[in-house]
Amino acid sequence: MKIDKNKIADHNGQFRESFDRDFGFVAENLSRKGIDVEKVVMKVSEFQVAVPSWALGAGGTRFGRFSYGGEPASLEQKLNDIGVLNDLTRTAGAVSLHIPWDTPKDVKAIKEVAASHGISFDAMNSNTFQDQPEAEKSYKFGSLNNTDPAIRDFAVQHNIDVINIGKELGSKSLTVWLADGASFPGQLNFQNALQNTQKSLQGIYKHLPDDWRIFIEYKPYEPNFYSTTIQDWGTSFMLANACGEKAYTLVDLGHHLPNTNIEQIVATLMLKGKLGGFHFNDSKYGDDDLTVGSIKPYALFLIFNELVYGMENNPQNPNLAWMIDASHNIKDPLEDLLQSLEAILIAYAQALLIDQKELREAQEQNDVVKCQEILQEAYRTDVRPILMAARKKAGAALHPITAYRDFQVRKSLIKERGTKNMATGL
Ligand SMILES: [Mn+2]
Repeated sequence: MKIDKNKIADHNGQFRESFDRDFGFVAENLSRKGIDVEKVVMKVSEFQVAVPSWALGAGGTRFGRFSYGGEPASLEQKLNDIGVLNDLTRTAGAVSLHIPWDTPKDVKAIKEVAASHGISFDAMNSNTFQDQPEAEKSYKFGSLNNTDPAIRDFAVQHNIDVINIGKELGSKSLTVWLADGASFPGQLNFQNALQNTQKSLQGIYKHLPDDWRIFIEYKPYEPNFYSTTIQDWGTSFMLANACGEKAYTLVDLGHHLPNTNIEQIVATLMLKGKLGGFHFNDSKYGDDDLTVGSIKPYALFLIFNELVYGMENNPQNPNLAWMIDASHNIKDPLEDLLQSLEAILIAYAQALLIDQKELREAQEQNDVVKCQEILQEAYRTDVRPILMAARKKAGAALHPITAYRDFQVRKSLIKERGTKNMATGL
């Protein structure tokens, strides 16, 4: 389904007065501080976040999964769902495919569906963390780090296959996340596991086209509980360096132990020109995959402060591949993704308001109180009208969730697909 532009414009009509008033208020306040609000609106409207193909189905945990009806049963339907998000926000113009959960059967047809929604193909995701039916080898004891060279080769070949599918679709990057590790002490020789992982990654890297990038994701624990071979940013960074200049570290917000200073990791990686990808979510305890900004919005803002600083001051770091990597669990996934998109843009817009020059001066003078004042002045600004202005400009909805509900999108999807559909993937 597609949401008609005129329908969105009509819906926006009822909010015209309140929008004009709210935007006028924030624009005036910011201009008094010497901030060009139109410039901020422009930057916000240019920000695009990829939606992973596994985020459109019902979420869940290992204890249970609760469907909500109208789930997309095919890749085409998933692209249609992302199309809805993109119609309402003009921020979700890319999909990140997971292979084999969402292997296109007909590449040409899939490309046409994506193009009809203005969706491009972002990073491809390989899967060597579960065995596929009829697979000749098992990843039970690891993939790229496995003690058996034949299993390592099998996993490397899967990644090469994923690159080849991505080439046909027009993707330019591969994300590798490994579940490899040990659940019990003594199970794994750490040094051999790391060396095997490095050799395997180099094997994949050899097949990476010149205009592609590979992102190496890290995670401290889970599904293995004692150790993870690529446990932290330092290990990922080391492996990326061992591969070459097209290899980068990927930061997933949920892949850190509680209270890790993620913004400092971002700063370090961008200084070294090695931050390639970014996965958004939020968490209370670990890899909870909660809606972006639902638990720690201030932490997200501090992270964006470093991202914005890096984007402005680190030409050695490439443009980042942004993706939402969350699993709503008990929410309608489309509403959840709309909330995540909003939270990302709020944190980004707030970070754009930080007076970097003033902050630098306060830092030079060790005026700690002033530094905090500068950050929190930006954080406490209600930037939602700025987001609305960006969406209005792009022909998207002023209030995406209200529009989604008023248009009864879920009801139409249930009518079209029924209540028994099961999405592939998580
Ligand atoms: Mn991730």
